[in-house]
Amino acid sequence: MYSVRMRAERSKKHISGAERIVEEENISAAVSMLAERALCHERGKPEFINISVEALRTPIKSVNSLPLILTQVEDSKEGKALARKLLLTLKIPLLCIEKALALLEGGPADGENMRGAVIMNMLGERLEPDKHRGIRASRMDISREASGELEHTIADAGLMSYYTYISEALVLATKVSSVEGTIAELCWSDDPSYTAGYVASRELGYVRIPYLKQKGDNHGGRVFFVNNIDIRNYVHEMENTPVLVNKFGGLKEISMDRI
Ligand code: PML
Repeated sequence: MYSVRMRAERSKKHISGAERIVEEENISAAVSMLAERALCHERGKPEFINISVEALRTPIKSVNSLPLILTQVEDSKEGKALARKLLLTLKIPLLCIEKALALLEGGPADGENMRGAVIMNMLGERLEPDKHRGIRASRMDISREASGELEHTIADAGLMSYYTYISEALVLATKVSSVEGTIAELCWSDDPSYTAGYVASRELGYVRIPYLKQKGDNHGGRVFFVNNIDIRNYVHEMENTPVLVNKFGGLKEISMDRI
């Protein structure tokens, strides 16, 4: 199997990134699909596109996706209040939650978005070695069968126009939560027109929140909340261990009494 990865930049700023894990005969289709993605992004035309193809030498970890939980909120104020409650339920200290929200609101890389994620420990300290790049969960994909199951669920929920966003974010959140030491992830999109985000964890699943920012806001990103990690091993696994989601974990509800 091969990992095919794309990233696009303009004026040294990240515009988009996406990736697949494919058999040899599907490499050229994946390369052309990713080139197309890079060229048609709402954040603008890239000046630099990098597409890499790499044979995977380590065994691929096969996993079930986190269950998907859909929530309704009126606006980003309500969305953030819900995110706070979920993270508190997961025992993330309030100080860390507020710091993470402020970082994503203002741009964690000196006011700019990061290509990767912030890693934050339970003292609110940032552990990612490069505070501009962050760390990027990478080498992951979803099988055709799992993607079919997810598609049915998303179509039934009337969210089909967001399929690519949801599927890619669910795969990424599944990989992140599978790495030892991750307690939770907070994310919202940096695409100005896309207001949704999520709080993901092994304990509660992928809780999708339709509004975590206002339309037109181009700030966003990811924070991985961690406890007791060896940073080098953590980053290595996040960036290198290939993960394939082979089964969709289903649509679940969480009891709001718990949060
Ligand atoms: C992104 O890829 O821009 C992050 C999207 C996060 C939300 C995805 C969803 O709609 O569930």
